[in-house]
Amino acid sequence: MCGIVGAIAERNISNVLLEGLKRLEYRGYDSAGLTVIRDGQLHRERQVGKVQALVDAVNNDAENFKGNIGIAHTRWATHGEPAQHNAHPHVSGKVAVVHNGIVENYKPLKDELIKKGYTFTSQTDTEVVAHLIAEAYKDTKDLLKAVELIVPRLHGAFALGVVHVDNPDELITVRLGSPLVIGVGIGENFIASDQLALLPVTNRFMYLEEGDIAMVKRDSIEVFADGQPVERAITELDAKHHNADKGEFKHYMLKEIYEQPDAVARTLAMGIDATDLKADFLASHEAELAKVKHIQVLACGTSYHAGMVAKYWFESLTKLPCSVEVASEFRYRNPVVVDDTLVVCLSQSGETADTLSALRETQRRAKSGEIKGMTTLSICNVATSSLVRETEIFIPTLAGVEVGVASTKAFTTQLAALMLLVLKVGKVQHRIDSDVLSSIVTDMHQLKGYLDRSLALDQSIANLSQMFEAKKSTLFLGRGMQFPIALEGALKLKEISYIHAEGYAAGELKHGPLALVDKDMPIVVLAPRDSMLDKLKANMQEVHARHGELFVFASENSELESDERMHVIHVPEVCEYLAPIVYSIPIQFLSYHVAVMRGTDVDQPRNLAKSVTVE
Ligand code: HGA
Repeated sequence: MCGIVGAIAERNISNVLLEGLKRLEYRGYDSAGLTVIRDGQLHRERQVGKVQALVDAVNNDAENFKGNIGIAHTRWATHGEPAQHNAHPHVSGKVAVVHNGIVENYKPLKDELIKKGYTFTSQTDTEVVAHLIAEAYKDTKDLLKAVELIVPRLHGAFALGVVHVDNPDELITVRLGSPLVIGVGIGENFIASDQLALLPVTNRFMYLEEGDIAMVKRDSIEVFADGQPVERAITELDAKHHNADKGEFKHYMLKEIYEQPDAVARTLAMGIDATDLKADFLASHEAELAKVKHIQVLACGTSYHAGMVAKYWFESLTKLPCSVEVASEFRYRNPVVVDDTLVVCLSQSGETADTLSALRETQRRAKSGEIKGMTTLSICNVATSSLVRETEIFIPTLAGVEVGVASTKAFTTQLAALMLLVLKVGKVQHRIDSDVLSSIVTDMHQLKGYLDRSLALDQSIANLSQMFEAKKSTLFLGRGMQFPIALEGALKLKEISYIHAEGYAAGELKHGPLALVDKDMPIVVLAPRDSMLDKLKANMQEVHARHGELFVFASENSELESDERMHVIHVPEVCEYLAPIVYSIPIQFLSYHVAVMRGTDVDQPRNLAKSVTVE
């Protein structure tokens, strides 16, 4: 969500901060701000809107923003409207603070500070942090100690960057529930919410743990946990996997749609050889996987839809029961988790606050003995994320950096990784027939070709999308494994085109949504040639009879052709199990082109953020 960047160096750091913010803009983009210490003063600029507005303002006054230490922020408002006075950094006297997360008890703290004579210029929870540090500093005269003193008073999950005019060689940072990484340079160091922000200046990173407070200087980094110095390893990243350039594409989302054949093939290649799973795939975890009796998937948004597909796969291929739940519900409802459950957490960023909390809740209950034999596994696009560090087993999605807020390649690579997991559990437990396994593996080798051919549908779907431009609402229908893809299609369309959309299991149509169908309601149908096709055709007839306009993505051999009020686009025919991956491409193209036609901000849709690090 909000993005933090900070830098301390011998050179002028304002451009490092601004470039970092641009790279973090996917996290939040309602306002942005920056402060540098120069000539014993805080120089601050804050602007509402995109980071570019801040860049322009700073460039207009470049001399004033030359400094060797500074912090910057791109905001996704939680407390107080997006407005200049609410934008970060927040200042109290000589202290400036940037903050990602929520201070849940900010109200009583604010009341206490007002009584002490502090005045507030924003509605944010963040401003209390600045005042608390300023107040504590009066006694400690030591910035690190002041921060250490006030952090235990803050409830919630957050990350902070703090500077003080009288300490121009100290950048303090805190990680307590929100992501924060330190970028390690030579004679200069940096902080950021995501390493992506710092790739232009370093590829060496120190990942803080929850509760860590760090004192970052130009040539040293000291980390403290519970007041005691601790060591945190430095990891060197291979920068070629972190290319966040749009290249020739108009939007990141389009580029990322086009990257899927390679990304999916790369992810599958981790686990398969010619006709079987690779012997070394998850080899060190076979004992844990062999005892699993139930799978519990925890995820949010698009990842939740990937989990729903996996439920179909797990139950039909391995006969193991699989439950899927949105993490924000699971974490609070005291759910039953049976013994020997494999908890599978799905998240693109690995920092999704709800998913992390749901995982931690299961771990707390396992530790107390309430759940026995539980194993945790993450499927994630960021190998260094909290989710990966906090789970026992990790399957990476090799999608590369995904910048578009609407997830595409992270979703299809999650599906690829989930299918590898299903096959592995099935094989270890002798629950999957070896012929079935080898036939799916053989089809997996063909998948890149099917996905490449699906990309060729780009223009025909662009043509079709004109018919959605002026619509108010859309239904997406699918059955079986295509039901979650229908949900995903509806989510994509509403996220980026702002057209209301609903995904339905086609069999449910007559139980309610059929009442919505008329000539103005486009109905998108996912119709691969599978065991449900005849049933689906009957559902399409129900729509047609009520003058609904059908837009059907169907297999080449489905015997469905365009007709009156029925537009058919043929999708390459692929085995039923892998069809959800292939059918993801047309629904992504559809939402992309409708959004472009409606002139929305495709990569950064309003009110949303890429990495949802607040609950
Ligand atoms: N609560 C702060 C920070 C918001 C945030 O981290 N969003 O992701 C604010 O509203 O400014």
